[in-house]
Order: sequence, then structure tokens, then C-alpha cells
Amino acid sequence: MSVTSHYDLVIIGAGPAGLAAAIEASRHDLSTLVLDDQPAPGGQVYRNIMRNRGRPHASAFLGNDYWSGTKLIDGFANEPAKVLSESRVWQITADKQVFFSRLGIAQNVKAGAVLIATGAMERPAPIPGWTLPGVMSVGAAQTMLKTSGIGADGAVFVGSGPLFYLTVWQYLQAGFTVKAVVDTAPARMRPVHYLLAIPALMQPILLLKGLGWRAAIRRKTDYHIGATSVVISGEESANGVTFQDAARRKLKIPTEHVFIHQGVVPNVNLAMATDLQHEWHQRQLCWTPQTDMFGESSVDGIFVAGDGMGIAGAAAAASSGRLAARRIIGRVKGSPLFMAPVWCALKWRQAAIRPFLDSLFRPPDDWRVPREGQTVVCRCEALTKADVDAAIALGVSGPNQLKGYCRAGMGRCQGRMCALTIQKMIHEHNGGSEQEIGHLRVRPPIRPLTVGELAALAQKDAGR
Ligand SMILES: Cc1cc2nc3c(=O)[nH]c(=O)nc-3n(C[C@H](O)C(O)[C@H](O)COP(=O)(O)OP(=O)(O)OC[C@H]3O[C@@H](n4cnc5c(N)ncnc54)[C@H](O)[C@@H]3O)c2cc1C
Repeated sequence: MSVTSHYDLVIIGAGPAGLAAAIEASRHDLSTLVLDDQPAPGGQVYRNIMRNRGRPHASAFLGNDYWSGTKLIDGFANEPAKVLSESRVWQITADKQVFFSRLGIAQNVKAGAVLIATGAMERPAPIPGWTLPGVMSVGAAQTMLKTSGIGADGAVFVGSGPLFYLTVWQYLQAGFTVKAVVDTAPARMRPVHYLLAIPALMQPILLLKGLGWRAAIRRKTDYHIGATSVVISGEESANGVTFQDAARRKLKIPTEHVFIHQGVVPNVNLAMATDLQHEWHQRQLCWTPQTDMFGESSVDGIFVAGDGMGIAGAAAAASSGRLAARRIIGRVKGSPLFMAPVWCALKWRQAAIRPFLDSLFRPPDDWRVPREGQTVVCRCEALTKADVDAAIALGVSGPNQLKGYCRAGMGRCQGRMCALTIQKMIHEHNGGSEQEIGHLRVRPPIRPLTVGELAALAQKDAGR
């Protein structure tokens, strides 16, 4: 597929937000390029949907919400927008040049406008034993299931949140045995949860679906609610999970496979490396880019949509993608946006359940910062909580200064697996607000890049 060097709109991410924006822009004759690092469009939620269509078994266990994505995928296929899969975007400049690598070759395109729709990632879960072989995130377990129908019999799922229950349910539907489910959500709802459940009633189908998953899990597994003090045990690899149940009994469940999860947070590395202004979202405990109602960021012509601007789910992600595209179309064509308040209201309604979910499934404190000194915090640099505590005790103002003291956050992942933990540790030591503590500075390239890949870019420049 040929790639011209200029597009009206370049979109990063082929999930619901990116695809909905591309459909809208293409229908209004904007030249549009979608770059995505997965082998096929769909994002996290509709991962591998085109190939799974040909697998009758998959239709049963992936559920109706997954298959609702075919409408979006087919709609996108009918538009002239180009998609380049297996393309990792590693830099966006202020003059809207987008740099990416595809099949070992670095390339760049120039855009009239850029939409960052890079979605969400799982919140790091640094509990004792989380780095042992045999331990995976729930999202990774679901990725294996969606990609190739692979799973592990006898696994123990530990954590909470909508993706947690959905994946356990999909696992059971796919015919895998689940040894136990250790749910860290509170055993009883508090008054604040009931209060926040009122706006959530605007999304009764989602509520009922969640209750249905939980009821099925309770029925079909060894289910423990209100679990605290979770530890994954093992020397060379995981051999069990210990925890305290709601009745304060200490229990141990032997297993070789542990899947952990404490919700998702916006994947902001690309937005941060592009120098967009961010703010701390106290309810969702994560950083979000500052945008206007259309998703336009602090950098002119660079927009953000979907879960990358705050966790709101697939339907709201698609709405925010459409909203950003309409603003960009309006700019190119000079057309007014009379319907904007209606589109915003729809997006708000699609996310009405979020405050309730954020409150009920708020990660426990000891999942945000481990209580044991020997637990690894920064995986890339193999630093334990005790190592990082010792550096913080020397006196640091924030995560960027801490890097210089102990290298925490300086590895290949650029803080994806430790930034939120390190920030919270400094916050616990220094006090003040998490906004003031700040985030690790993320610099391009946001993904590891070989000299060979870069050389291709230099040759292209020399040939001009
Ligand atoms: C592991 C995981 C599994 C999930 N599964 C479900 C589910 O089954 N059901 C559900 O309702 N919700 C699920 N979610 C939540 C979910 O992400 C959404 O609400 C929805 O997919 C958000 O849509 P989006 O378009 O914002 O982002 P996404 O669907 O996440 O799409 C973003 C896309 O951008 C790509 N991308 C990211 N960075 C780059 C880069 N630098 N270069 C190129 N491409 C990039 C990603 O690979 C992805 O394909 C999941 C979240 C995670 C983290």
C-alpha cells in the first residue's frame, strides 16, 4: 500500500475512537491515514475480530459486545481511509510530523491535524510476587484468548473491575477451568457507592451485564469477595496465592497461573512525549491530557480521543473520535458545528456509569504501592520498593529527580510499569498533591528503535 507524505488527518490507534474518527473524516473527503501497531484494526476491545469471524467457536465465548464491533470494522472498510497496521508511532512533532516504524523501517508523514487515539493500558499492579513466572495481567490473558483461543486451565484470577469480570466470564464460556476468583472489591457497597449508582442507572444494560457476569462467576468458581493482603508465593515461579478473606481468615490457593488486574488507565506516553499538557484525574487516579470539548489538546491541531483522554468505555470512545473528526472537518471546510452540544451530551451519557465503577473498583492502596520492601517496583531496572524508598529519603521533589538518584523509570518501558507507583511513593513521603509531584518526563522515541530503522529515514531524506 502506498503512503503519500501528507494527509489532512493522521490518526494513531485503530480502536473504536480512531476508526469512528476515520469513517467520519473520510465521508467528508478528508485524506485520512490510520496508524496502528496491531496486526489488524479493532483496538483492545475488538482485537482480531476479522479473523475470529471465521472461527465459529469464538462467537460463543467472546460475547455480543465484542461482535458489535463488526459494524465499525465493516463501516471503516467501506471508506477510502488508509490503514497501516503493524506501525508503531514513536514521535509526533509540534509541526505535526508523525514518525513511525513498520516492518523494521522508520517513516514519517505530515498531517494537517493529528488525532491521538492510543486507548488504555492496564494499571501496574506491584503486589508481592507480581514478577514471578506464571503471573500475567488479566488483559494479557484476554489478549491470548482473543488472538488464538489460548488459555490456561486452573488459573486463579485476582483483582477487580469490569475487564476482570468480563475476562473471567469469557474464560468460563470458552471452557477453561478457573480454580478460584479472588475479588478485591469491597464485600459491601458503601453509601457513596449507592449515591453514584443513581447516574449509573442511565446505563441499565451495562449494569445488568456486569451483575450477570458476577453472578455466573460466583456460581461457577471458588469465589472470594473482599480479599485483602494479597501475596503471590513461589521461588522460581508462582505456586500459590495467599490473602485474607472478608471474614479475616488467611487462605492459600495453590496454582501455577495467576492473572492479576486493577483496572485500566489512559495510555498517555505518546501524548506526553508530544508535550501535551496533562492533569491528574483524582477519581480515576491517572493522568489525562487537557483538552477542550472536541478533544483538542494544548498543542494546536493535535487532538486526543477515546480512553486515552480518560477511561469511559468503547461507546464513548467512538463518540469522542467522531466529535474530534467533526471539529477537524469543520476547520478544513469552514462549516459550523451546531450539533456539538448534542454530541457532547451523548458522549457524557455513554460514560454515566463511570463514577460508580471508578469508586467501587478503586484500586486498594497496597496495590498502588507495595507494603513489602522486597517487592519489585521498577521492572526494567530491577529496583525494589526498599531501593526506591532509600533514594526518596535522600530528598527528591519528583519522579524526574528520582531518575538521577536510582534510575527508576529509565528503562525500556519509559515508566509504563512504574511511573504511577513511583509518583505515589513520593507523594506518601513528601505530602502535597499528586498533580504537584508530577509524572516522569517521557521523551521520544517512546518505543525502542534500532539504528537500522532510523537509517531508512536518513536515506529517505537524502533522496529528496
Ligand atoms: C488489555 C485491554 C483489554 C481490553 N478489553 C476490553 C474488552 O474486551 N471490552 C471492553 O469493553 N473494553 C476493553 N478494554 C477497555 C477498552 O480499551 C476500551 O474501552 C476501548 O477499546 C477504548 O477504545 P480506544 O479507541 O480509545 O482505544 P483502543 O481500543 O485501546 O485502541 C487503541 C489502539 O492504539 C494502538 N496504539 C497504542 N499506542 C500506539 C502507538 N504508539 N503506535 C501505534 N498504535 C498504537 C493500540 O495497539 C490499539 O490498537 C480493554 C482495555 C485493555 C487495556
